[in-house]
Amino acid sequence: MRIEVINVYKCLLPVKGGSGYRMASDNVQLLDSTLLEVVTDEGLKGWGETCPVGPIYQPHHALGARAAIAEIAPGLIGQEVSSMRRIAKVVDDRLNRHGYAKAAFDIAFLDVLGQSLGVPISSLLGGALTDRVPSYYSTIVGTPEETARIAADKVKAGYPRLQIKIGGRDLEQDVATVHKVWEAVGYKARIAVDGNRGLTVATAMHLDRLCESIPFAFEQPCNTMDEIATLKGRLTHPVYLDENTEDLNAVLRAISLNIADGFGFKVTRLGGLSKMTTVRDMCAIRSLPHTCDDAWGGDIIAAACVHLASTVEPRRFEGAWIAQEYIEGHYDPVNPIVIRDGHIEVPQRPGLGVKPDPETLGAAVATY
Ligand code: 0XW
Ligand code: MG
Repeated sequence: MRIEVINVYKCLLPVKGGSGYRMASDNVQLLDSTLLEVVTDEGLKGWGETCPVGPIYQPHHALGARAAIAEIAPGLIGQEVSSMRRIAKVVDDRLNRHGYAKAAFDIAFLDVLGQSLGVPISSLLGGALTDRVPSYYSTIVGTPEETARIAADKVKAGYPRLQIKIGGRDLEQDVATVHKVWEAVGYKARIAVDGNRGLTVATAMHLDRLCESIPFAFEQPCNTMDEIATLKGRLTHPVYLDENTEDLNAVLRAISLNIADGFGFKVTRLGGLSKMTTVRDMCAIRSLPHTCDDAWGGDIIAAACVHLASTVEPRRFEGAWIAQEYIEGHYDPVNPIVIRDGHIEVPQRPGLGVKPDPETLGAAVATY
C-alpha cells in the first residue's frame, strides 16, 4: 500500500471562557492546530495532528510545524506504508529533528496501518492493558480560593488527579494555592504542582519547605534540566520533568542522572507514538510514573494519547490530559474522544478510531 496524497489542514481552537489558559510561561487564547490526512492508493485515510500550545511553552510553533511538513511531505508520495521503521527513516532523511512535526506523520501512518490490519492503534503499540484510562484536570494560574473551588469540583466530577498551575507571581500566592487545594481535596485526588519552568531554584526550595507536609509531585519547577539537577537531594517533594523532555535523549539523560521521579510526556514533543513506546519502556525499567498527553489539540491528538495510555502499566500511569475541558466541539462528532467521570474510553475501532468531519476542517491549506 502506497501513499498517494497528503493533505494539510489548519484548525483554530479558541480557549473556552475568554480569559485564556494561563501558565507561568504564557497565557494562550487561540491555538493553531495542524492536521495531516494521508491518503493511500487503496483509498484508506490516516489522520495526524500537531498543535503547539503557543510559541513560548516549548520550542515549537504552528508555522514551524507546517514548514517542516512542507520539507517532508513531497518525499513521501509513492512510498510504501507497511513498515513504520522504514517510513520513519524516509522522514528522517528529509529533515533533521523537528520531532513535533514528524509526530503528525507517525500518528497518521499508524492510523493507516491499523485500519489496513483491522486493529486499533493500541495493538500496534504493544497492546492495551485496559479499555478505560484515567485523565487529570489541569487548573490555570488563579487565586488560591478559585483554584481550590475548581479542584474540589473536578474531584467530585471523578478526576483521580489534579495538576495545579503555579508560578510567574508572588511566592505567597503559590504557597496559599497549594495549601487551599490540599484543604479542599485532601487525599481524594493525587496532586501535581506545575511551575511550567517559572520558578528559580531558590523559590522552588522555599515553596517545597512551606508546603512540606502536603503530598504532591513538583512538575517542571525550573527552566532547565541543569537547574532541576541542582535541586536533587534538596527537596522533600518528588520532581517530575515535562518541558525539558525535548527528545528521547533528554529522557535517557534525566533517568540516568536520577534527577526525575516521573514525567509529564507529550506525544508530539517526543516525536510521535512510536517514540513514546521507547520512553514508556524506559520508565517501566525504573518504575517511573508518567502521563501520556499532548500540549494541545483536538480528537486526533486525544485519540493518540489514549491509545498509548492504555498500554502503560496502570500503577505507574499518571493520566492522559486532553484539551477537551478548554475547547468547544469535536473534529469527529460521531465518535468523539470524551472525558466521563474523569476517565476516557479507549477507542476499539481500527486505527485511531476517529475521523474528522470534512465540514469542520474546510479546505486543505496544502496538498502534496
Ligand atoms: C496541562 N498540559 C498538559 C496542558 C498545557 O499544554 C500545559 C501542559 C503541562 O502539563 O504543562
Ligand atoms: Mg506540565
